Amino acid sequence: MWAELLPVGRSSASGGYRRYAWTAADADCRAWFREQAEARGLAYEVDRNGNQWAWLGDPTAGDAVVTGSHLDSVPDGGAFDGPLGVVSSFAALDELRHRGARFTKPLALVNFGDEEGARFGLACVGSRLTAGQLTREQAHRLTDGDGVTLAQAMESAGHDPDAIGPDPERLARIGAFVELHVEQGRALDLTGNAVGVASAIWPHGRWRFDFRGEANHAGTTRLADRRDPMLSYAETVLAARREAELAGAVATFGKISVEPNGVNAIPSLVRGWLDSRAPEQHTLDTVVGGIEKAAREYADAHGIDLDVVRESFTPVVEFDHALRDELARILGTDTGLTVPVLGTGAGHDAGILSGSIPTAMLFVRNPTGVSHSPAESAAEDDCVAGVRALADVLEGLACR
Ligand code: HGY
Ligand code: MN
Ligand code: MN
Repeated sequence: MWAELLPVGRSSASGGYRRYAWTAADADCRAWFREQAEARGLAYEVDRNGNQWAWLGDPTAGDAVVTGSHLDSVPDGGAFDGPLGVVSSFAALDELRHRGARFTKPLALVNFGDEEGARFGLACVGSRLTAGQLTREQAHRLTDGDGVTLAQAMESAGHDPDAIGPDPERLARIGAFVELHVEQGRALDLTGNAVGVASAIWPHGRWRFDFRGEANHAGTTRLADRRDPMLSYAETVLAARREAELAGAVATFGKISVEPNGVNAIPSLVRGWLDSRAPEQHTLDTVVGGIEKAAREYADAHGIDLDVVRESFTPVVEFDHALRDELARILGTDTGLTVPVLGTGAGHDAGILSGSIPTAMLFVRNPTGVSHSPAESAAEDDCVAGVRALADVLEGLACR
């Protein structure tokens, strides 16, 4: 499976993946998912929101056990963030068939669309729509960097954008969703275990800061006469670091756009996107509030107009305790060891769906902790341990 998937959407320049929602690379990933489903005799379908499903057993029977993740990537993402969960789902099914497992519940494998939000700015669009956390109208208004709307992008990829919306009937058929994911830090590595179970996801969000000044000549405009938005943006980046450090949170300006973007022009607009996350809501509020306050002071000092827009927000997620404990029990019984239960600062479809159905996550060790980078890695033995753990969990949940 990896041999087929690894070349798809890979940049030869960076070695990273550029699999953005509703692009050609995404279509190739989706074709791969469909082939894998059909090769295993699973019933393949695409839901109203463009998420792909592969069913073993009757989808309408209820209490289904579902596993999967996403295949899209951040700009120059690694090979494992998302695909490890999807590949492991198919591999776990193969393993269960090899074991002769007898399923008493329907099992589904899923690829959620547009998890990273790399193209349209909002993460987990497929699962948010399904869970009713994003309306059709809001989704239709999402636009990529070239001015293409999500609706147009869906349509050109052959998906009906008017069909999107909440899917409570589908969610009502699911008894449990388990997402396997490469860990995106080193917490698991530090415990010495290959596989762990998720406890919680930090609250997190994305804010757009628009600093508007005045374009002018870089050579002839006296410093005193400038309204340069880059200065207040730069000071805000430093303030974000300070606020996060003080609070034990994280804050990142990882994306910026500059107009007119000329080397010899003072910018008229600097737009920076802040991603911030913290262990608790009140800490996140303090950090983002502090960054915004500092940004306003800097903007005022330089004669800059500032707009701050919250583009997305995901509250803290506590994974279903009963399901989490069940996973830890199943894996602990198998290995005779205590399975680590870890929190994470990364967002996932399992987090979005946790408001509607019982969800849980398995993490596979990441030896360097690096993720959202071409350098992301996972050892083959650990990936195999992840597949075994997922197979054990699915057997425990769907074959009893
Ligand atoms: O950004 C995130 O946390 C995620 O990987 N979508
Ligand atoms: Mn990611
Ligand atoms: Mn992911």
